[in-house]
Amino acid sequence: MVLESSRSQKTARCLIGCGANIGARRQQLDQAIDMLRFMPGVQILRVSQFLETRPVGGLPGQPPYLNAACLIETTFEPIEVLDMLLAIENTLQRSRETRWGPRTIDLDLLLYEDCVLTTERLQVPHPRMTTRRFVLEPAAEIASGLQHPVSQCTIGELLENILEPHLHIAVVGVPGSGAPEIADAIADVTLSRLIHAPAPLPVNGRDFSHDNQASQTRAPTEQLLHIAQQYAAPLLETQWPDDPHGTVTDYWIEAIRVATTLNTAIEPNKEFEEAFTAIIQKTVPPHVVLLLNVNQQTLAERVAYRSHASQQSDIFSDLIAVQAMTTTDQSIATLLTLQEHIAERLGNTEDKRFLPKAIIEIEADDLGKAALDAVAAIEGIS
Ligand code: PH2
Ligand code: MG
Ligand code: MG
Repeated sequence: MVLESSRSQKTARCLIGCGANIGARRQQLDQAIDMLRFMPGVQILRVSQFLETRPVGGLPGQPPYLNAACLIETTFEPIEVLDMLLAIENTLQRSRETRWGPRTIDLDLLLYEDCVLTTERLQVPHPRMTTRRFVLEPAAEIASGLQHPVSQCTIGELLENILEPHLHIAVVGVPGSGAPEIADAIADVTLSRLIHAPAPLPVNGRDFSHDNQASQTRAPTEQLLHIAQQYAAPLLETQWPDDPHGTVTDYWIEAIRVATTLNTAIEPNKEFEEAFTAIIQKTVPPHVVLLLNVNQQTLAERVAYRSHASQQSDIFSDLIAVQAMTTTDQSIATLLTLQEHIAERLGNTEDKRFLPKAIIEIEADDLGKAALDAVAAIEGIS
C-alpha cells in the first residue's frame, strides 16, 4: 500500500477533494493548496481547475461551491494526512456547526493509494465519492486513471458511470430495511421512473404455496426463475428509456440468487445458475446501488409492527414474505444473514458482471435520516 520512492522514503499518493462555499472561495482554495505545498512530507503532483457547483445536501439556500481536486505524494500515514487537512481547515477558519453546512474550506481525503480503512475518525476511500459529480469531475481532470480500490474502477470510469443518459439506481436491502420507502423518496425528488419489486424477495422458509395459483405446480427453482423474470421485465436492455430522469428500483435481481443460496430447501444447480444468468443478462444492471443496512432491533420492531398493521397499510409491505416464516426470532436471524450476504455479493469484485460501479452504504434504522442521505447521494450525481 505504501510505495518505496527513489529516496527510499516511503511515499503514498493521495487524492484530496477541496471545496468552499462561503467567503472568498477562490482565495481560500488557493491558500489551502499553498499550505499543502509548503508542508514538509507533502509534494503536490497535480491540481485541478476550480469548478463552480450546486450545493448538495444540507439546508436549502446555500451558496454555490467552488470545488477542486489535488493529487499529492506524501510520507504521512492516512490518519496523519487527515490531521494535516484538519489543521489547514482550522487555519482557514472552518466552522463545523451543521452537517453539510456552508464552509470556508473543506478538505477531504478521498483516496490513499489502494488503502481501504474504516476507523472512528476516518474512512478511506471517502464513502460518498463514487456518486459525487463535484468530486469526480475535478478528480478525473487530474487523475482519471487512478483506481478506486473498492469498486475496482478508475476515477474516469466512475465519472462516466454517473454520466449515463438514463441511470438505473437500485435501493437494495432485506425485507424490512425500508427499501420501498427510500426508493419513493428518491423518485419524488428526481422525478424518476419508480419500480417496486413485482414480488416479495423469496427469503428462506417462505411457503411457496402462498404464491399465486399458477406457480403452485412448479418446482422451487422454476418458481425462483419466474420471480427473477418478473423482476427483470421492467429492466430489459432492449426497452431501456433514454430520458434523463432515470429509473429507481427498490430491488436487485441478483439478491434473489443470494437468497436462494441461503435456502437449505433449494439446491441451486448449474442449470438454474445458467437460466438465472440468462435472465439478468438481458437487463440493465444498476449503475448506482444504495445499500441499506439495519440492525437486529430495527428489524424486530418492523417485523412486529408489520404483523400487527392493518390490511390497508402498505408500510413495510416488503415484509409480507417474512410473515410466512415460522418464528420471528428465526426470521430476524435469516434477514440479518441475508443482509450480510447481499453486501458480500455486492463487494465481490472478482466477478464484476452484474455489479454496480457505485455503491453507497446507508444506515436505515432511522428512515427519515436514511431518506435524506439517499437523496443527497443521488443529488450529488448531477
Ligand atoms: N460538500 C459537501 C456537501 N455538499 N456540495 C458541493 N457542490 N460541493 C461540495 O464540496 C459539497 C457539497 C460536504 O462536504
Ligand atoms: Mg466534503
Ligand atoms: Mg470534510
